[in-house]
Amino acid sequence: MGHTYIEQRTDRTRWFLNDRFGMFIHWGLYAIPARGEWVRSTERLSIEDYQPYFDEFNPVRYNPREWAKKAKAAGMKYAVLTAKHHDGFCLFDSKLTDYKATNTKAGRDLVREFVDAFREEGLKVGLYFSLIDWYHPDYPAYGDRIHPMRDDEAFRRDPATFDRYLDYMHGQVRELLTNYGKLDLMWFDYSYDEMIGEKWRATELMETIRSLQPHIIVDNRLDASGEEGGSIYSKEPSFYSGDFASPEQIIPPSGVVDDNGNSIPWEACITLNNNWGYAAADKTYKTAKTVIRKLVECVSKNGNLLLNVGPDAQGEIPPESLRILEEVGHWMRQNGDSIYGCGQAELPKPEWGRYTRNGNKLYAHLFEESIGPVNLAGLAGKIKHARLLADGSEVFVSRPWNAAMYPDDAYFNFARPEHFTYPLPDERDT
Ligand code: JFZ
Repeated sequence: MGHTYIEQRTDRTRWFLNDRFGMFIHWGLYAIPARGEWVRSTERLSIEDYQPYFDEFNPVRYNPREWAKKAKAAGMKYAVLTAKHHDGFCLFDSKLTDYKATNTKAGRDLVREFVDAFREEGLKVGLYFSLIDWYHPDYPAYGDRIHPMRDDEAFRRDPATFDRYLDYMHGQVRELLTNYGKLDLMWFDYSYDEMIGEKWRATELMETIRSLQPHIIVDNRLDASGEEGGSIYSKEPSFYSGDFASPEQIIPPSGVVDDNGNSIPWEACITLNNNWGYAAADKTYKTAKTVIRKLVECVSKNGNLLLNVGPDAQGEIPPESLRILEEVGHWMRQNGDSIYGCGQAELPKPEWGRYTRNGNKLYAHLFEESIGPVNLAGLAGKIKHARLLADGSEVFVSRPWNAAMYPDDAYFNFARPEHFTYPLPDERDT
């Protein structure tokens, strides 16, 4: 490992930048009301109002092995599960609370099964852990005052109670990093207003994390709100600035760079419909084509895509999501070489689509149907040969018909007449 924080970050994130595509899984009690994971807040439900979902929770079809197989078949290389979301309910067997899956009809540690299953399928495993906790009595917004954006005068008067919460929260992180073997990623969520950085005792927390799992990578949200990226963007990132930026429901227009202009590891997290947690009525699913293009867009800007699924109360990924994942997987099996290990091409974005690149291999993703040759601006004389990635077939590369006017351009010729008459090699003139 290198010495500076950024060198160490570069070492830690090597697998992450190679793998490029992961599965986000938002799953918890909120799958029962099925109106998204914020339901307790948006509908101002008290702990008592929410209790029936705890009493009822019984995910009889929970089979993380099946989830892992679907993720793998989609071409995903890692997965991140909500061990605890804002509602405070733990999918894992925390010794520090009774508000956990082991005390429901599920009767077991669902995080353990997730970790084991995904590992066995060869995927890397990560856990999402909410910094915000609407259940814990010492969290500054609780009871019927659960919206964490609200002011809480009592909390401001007595920070000692919040320290008790932090002991609890740190203790749970310690449990997760101690009891589940090697984890690859921690996804904290999230800071807001003055609740940021050292308010979470972030240095202490990061010291614990690094001592328990030196290789784990951590998102930037101990130090970043939704609007502000945190010190990962600055010239001197803090010790708890994290290993990657986490733009949410957006792909940054020109990737993510720090104040020195250097590329920062980043991962866009994106939902398949318009909800993270299961939302029975939300049928606004993206098409597989959109998802594939967004994945290509992320990679073309040196980023990752963490694509979300929200399993239902029984534990099943919605069929609409599975269909999209299957189609994406079909594309990935043929074209994965243009994603894994790839990044930005350092060429201007072509008008017909996007480039990704891995060393001396340039991948041209054509988003538009062409009429005639496809322009490769600036690449005259630079292309040794071209192949269709899906089937390995040859694509002709030629100089433009008006080479005098565009001396630096080359062209892909998909529709040359020879393509249809299969000429002998010596009849070719390119
Ligand atoms: C957070 C969660 O609240 C949400 O439920 C989901 O888990 C998502 C991945 O992460 O979403 C956020 C976080 C921060 C802001 C908005 C949504 N913000 O600061 O505006």
